[in-house]
Amino acid sequence: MTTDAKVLLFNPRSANSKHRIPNSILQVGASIYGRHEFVIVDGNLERDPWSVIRQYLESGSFRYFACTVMPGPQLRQAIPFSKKVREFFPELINIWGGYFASNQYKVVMESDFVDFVIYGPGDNAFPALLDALDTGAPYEFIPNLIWKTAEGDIIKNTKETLLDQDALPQLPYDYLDRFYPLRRYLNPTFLGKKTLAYHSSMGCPFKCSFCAVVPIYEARWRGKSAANIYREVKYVQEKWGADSIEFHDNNFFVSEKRTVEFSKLMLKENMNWWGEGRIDTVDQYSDESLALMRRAGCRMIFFGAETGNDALLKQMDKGGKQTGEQIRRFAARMKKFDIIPEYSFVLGMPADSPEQVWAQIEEDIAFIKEVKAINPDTEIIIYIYSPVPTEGSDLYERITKAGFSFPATLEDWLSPQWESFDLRRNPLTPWLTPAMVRRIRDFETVLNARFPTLSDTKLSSLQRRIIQLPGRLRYRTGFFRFPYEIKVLQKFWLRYRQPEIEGM
Ligand code: B12
Repeated sequence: MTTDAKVLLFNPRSANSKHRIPNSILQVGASIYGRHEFVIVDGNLERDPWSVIRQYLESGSFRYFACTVMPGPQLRQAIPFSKKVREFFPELINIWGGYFASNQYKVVMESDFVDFVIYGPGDNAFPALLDALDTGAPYEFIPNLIWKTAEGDIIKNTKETLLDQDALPQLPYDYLDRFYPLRRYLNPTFLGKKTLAYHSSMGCPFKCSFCAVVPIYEARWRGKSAANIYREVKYVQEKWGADSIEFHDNNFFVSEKRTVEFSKLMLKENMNWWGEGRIDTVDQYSDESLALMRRAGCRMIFFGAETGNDALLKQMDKGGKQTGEQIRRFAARMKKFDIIPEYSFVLGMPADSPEQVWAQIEEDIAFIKEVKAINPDTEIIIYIYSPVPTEGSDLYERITKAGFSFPATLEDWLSPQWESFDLRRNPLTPWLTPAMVRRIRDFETVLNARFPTLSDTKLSSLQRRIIQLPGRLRYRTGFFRFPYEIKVLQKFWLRYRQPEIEGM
């Protein structure tokens, strides 16, 4: 059935630098392609997205405004634009999906300008909702749907089991290309000149208590087959010249068999690629698999190292297998295979007393320095812990007791403090004092100067050497305070790229 009740799919502006393919909107578009007419507006590629949206909606042929929303900067367009749609086009139905909408659905639904939230995958739920609304059929039982009763009660329907990812419709790259030339999404990274962002699986089989994926997927994971990934990647390579891939999966490396199959297919392609995985999972890979992956173009893998403290790792529910010792050993193992481990750490976790929080921050800094000594190629990403609603976990109980709560209204999320909370830069967590946050940030500044990230392709080797000078001394002595000379160099001369802000 094709209807002409048009849908406007909107991807709000997210990062202020490189543009990546809006996979969320692309996959949601795939789910209704050929069934419902739709247009795409990408806030990353429009100077004034609202005027584009308004023009479309003024045509009078639209019935749905559908917006993907992840936390942070996307809210800056998602909230005011959805509000304006309600104000100027009250007959339209507003539908939100994506990580923010799924995790913070209560404030979203309590606002009076979002009518429905799809939580988790929208591949079945979105077309089913549109079909129901178009025909006046009941929508009250559609899995993954959140809706409001006439009395204003918010109802969260059951969760659908994860779908066979190979059975999903193909991504409509050609259709997206009609709105925004696809080449604009293939940009230089350290992997290549035209990097494709690709997402090959849903969920993650683990239950880390700090992770935003857990409340939605509850330890479930399903991936596309290696052959299917290869086919889609090849299509973009042949048609638009993609020469490298960033895998945006939460956990690309869950299955060694799939990774090996994919690597074999990639051997002749001469494409670099990067993905996210777990240390304990990839550490179980055989030497042959790791060597094959490297030959097939795997240059770097992002790992959540989190901390070197075993008790804390346990509290974070890292699956109970990852240990500080393993993190160190694995950094050395990756060096042998010439695959760069990109380790992310979460600093500033809650503890029983301010002294303990301080002690943990210092322990983490010392641990990071140790890892760098073992394998200096290790890329370090530092986040400050920002809670996510993992209700029921010990960690969530602990932070609630410590006085933490999320904003009470949707618009409160727009305040600058909450935005930096989302960016995991400056959390509003009561157990962290400004001095602690400063210590972490100052260390990060010095670390980035001492070891400038490889992912900043704009830095020349001379620039690298110059920024390393002040970094070297401070790094060795542990004197991180007031690193103004580094900041001035980074800001005005180098325009340094910080993966923790611009990355995922
Ligand atoms: C790509 C990405 C980005 C890109 C966005 C690119 C773009 N085109 O806009 C960039 C790099 C900019 C980015 C930034 C950030 N990101 Co980000 N990002 C991702 C990532 C890796 C992939 C998203 C994606 O494309 N998924 C693929 C699609 C197919 O899956 P999906 O989005 O879940 O979509 C499905 C459903 O959710 C649903 N759906 C989604 N949208 C919609 C809309 C409608 C209308 C409907 C019906 C359904 C629906 O249907 C889809 C198909 O089933 C995710 C992690 C992940 N693997 O998903 C993190 C993730 C979403 N990001 C996250 C965060 C926190 C950020 C940042 C805010 C912070 C940071 N430092 O990383 C920054 C903001 C920085 C900035 N300056 O803007 C978190 C969110 C955590 C949370 N608390 O909810 C995630 C989950 C990573 C993580 N594990 O922590 N990110």
